[in-house]
Amino acid sequence: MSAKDFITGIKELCAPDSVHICDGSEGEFQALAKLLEEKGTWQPLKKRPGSFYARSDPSDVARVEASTYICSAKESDAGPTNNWKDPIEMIAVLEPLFRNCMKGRTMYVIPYAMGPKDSPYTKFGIEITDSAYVVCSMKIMARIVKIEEGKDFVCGIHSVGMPLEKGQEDVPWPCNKVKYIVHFPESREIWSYGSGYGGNALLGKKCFALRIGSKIAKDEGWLAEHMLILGLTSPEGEKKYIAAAFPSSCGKTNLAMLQPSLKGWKVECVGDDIAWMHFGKDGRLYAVNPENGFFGVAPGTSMDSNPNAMKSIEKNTIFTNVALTQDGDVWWEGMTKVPPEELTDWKGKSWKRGSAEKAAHPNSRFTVSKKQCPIYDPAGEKPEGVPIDAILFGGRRASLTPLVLESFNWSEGVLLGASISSEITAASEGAQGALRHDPFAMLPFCGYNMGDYFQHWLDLEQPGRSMPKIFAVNWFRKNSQGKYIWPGYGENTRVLKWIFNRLENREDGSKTPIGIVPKNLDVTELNISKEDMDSLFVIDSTKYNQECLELKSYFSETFGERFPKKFVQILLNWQSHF
Ligand code: SAT
Ligand code: MN
Repeated sequence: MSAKDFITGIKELCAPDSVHICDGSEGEFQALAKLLEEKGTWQPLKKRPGSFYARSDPSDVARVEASTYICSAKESDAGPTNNWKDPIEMIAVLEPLFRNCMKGRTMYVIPYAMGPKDSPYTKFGIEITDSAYVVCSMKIMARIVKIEEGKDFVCGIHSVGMPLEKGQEDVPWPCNKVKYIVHFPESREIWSYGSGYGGNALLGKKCFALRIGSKIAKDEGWLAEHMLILGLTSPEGEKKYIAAAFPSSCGKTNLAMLQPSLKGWKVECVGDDIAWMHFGKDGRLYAVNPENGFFGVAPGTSMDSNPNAMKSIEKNTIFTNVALTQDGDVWWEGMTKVPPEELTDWKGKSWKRGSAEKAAHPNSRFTVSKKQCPIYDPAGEKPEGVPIDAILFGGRRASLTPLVLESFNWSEGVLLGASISSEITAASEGAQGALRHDPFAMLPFCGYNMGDYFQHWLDLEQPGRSMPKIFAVNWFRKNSQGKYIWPGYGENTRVLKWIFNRLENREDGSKTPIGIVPKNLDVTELNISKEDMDSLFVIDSTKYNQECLELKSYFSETFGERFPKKFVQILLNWQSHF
């Protein structure tokens, strides 16, 4: 389908009052910013030039996994971890919702690219939306481009689902109780209805770069992953790249922009959320960040935890659902040790220090161009990407998994990725704190059968390829008093240093049945008791035996036949050592 036919078809279906083809210019952004200010969606922030403060509807604050669908032709291709509906039945649901849904509104057409300029790995999309807030956010998160005639693109249709009758007044954050985030992996289409927030509405991100992206990657033999990408330079000036997968809201942005606590080490940021990775002619794995910006979790971000993020958001940033100070700046839990005495909270109500309620929503976010990050790595613009030497898998687990563990080989490392479990965070709706399996941190983002996804990862190991080493990390281990043992943030450099040296065969480790843990982690000047330190690396045989059993039943109950036999062998082998 041509872009023109696509636009005409959606215009006919959605019946907007007018159509605006976006050019991504500064003038366009400013005009839309003004419009959003007039509508009361956001307000400019006096203290931060070019920045805006938006409050969403209190019912529209996170990804809606229960309403997210992968509508492949066959149910088995969506797999057990995705909601599925027959594509024809789904269209019958969507058609009436989208019919005339843009009445009284402008339909914006956003042509965009995911990936660096002139990269063979870059892919294109067109998002049609009736939200000016989405247009402004997409200008930051993707590259707005002109799509050449004949180029393939992923079609995305987004509506807030609130048509306006003649004379009906708009609300600051239009949305609908009914929400659908629907992917058609075979026709590479995305239909999103009812939400204006984050990954539900900025279709280049989770919908395209991960769900549709992972399906394209499977078909074409590459990887679309929920991973940050960072460059790590040693005091000797050697540089290596690391990709790391963590579930949403587990500190990916903090790690991606880490300010090293150890002298002489340097971290540079290529991406904080998504990596597209391909094998190059030399047999190494190369990664590009398809995104242009960060959609980062605000709470917990501070000059202590992530100074580079704090510096990135001094200007030209959209803040959504954080709190507002009396003098017109933003604030969120964790930004300062002592909260301001008085704030306006994310719902617009007055808030006093000591209040039981949070002033900022736990999933409140900043949206900012990656170019504003003081440690943005210019190599992030390389068309061929950056070579990945190590892949990290992490979760948020109070017990069991050690601070860091190096896998013996590729297949066992892939199983470590498949075994990620994490305590649920606020990035999606649902019970927070409960432990859930989140293989590869891709559970909500894999656009096809996850059993096939595991096999795809295993099949990547081929003669002539040099596979990155795989590590599991866990910053969130607690001691018997329920306190986090590891200080995390900048101190994670110590773990990165160990990993770096392992890649160079310069560091010893201790063998455990499932991999190698540090013998001598550099903990100089850290105040951790010997008991706590030991417990960071302890592999408890009884608990691991239980974990292996639990994993076996989770995997076989969930994935049945599609669960790779190789994983069963490895699990049995691990168990025989415990
Ligand atoms: O999906 S979002 O981009 O809104 C947030 C996340 O889950 O990382
Ligand atoms: Mn994410």
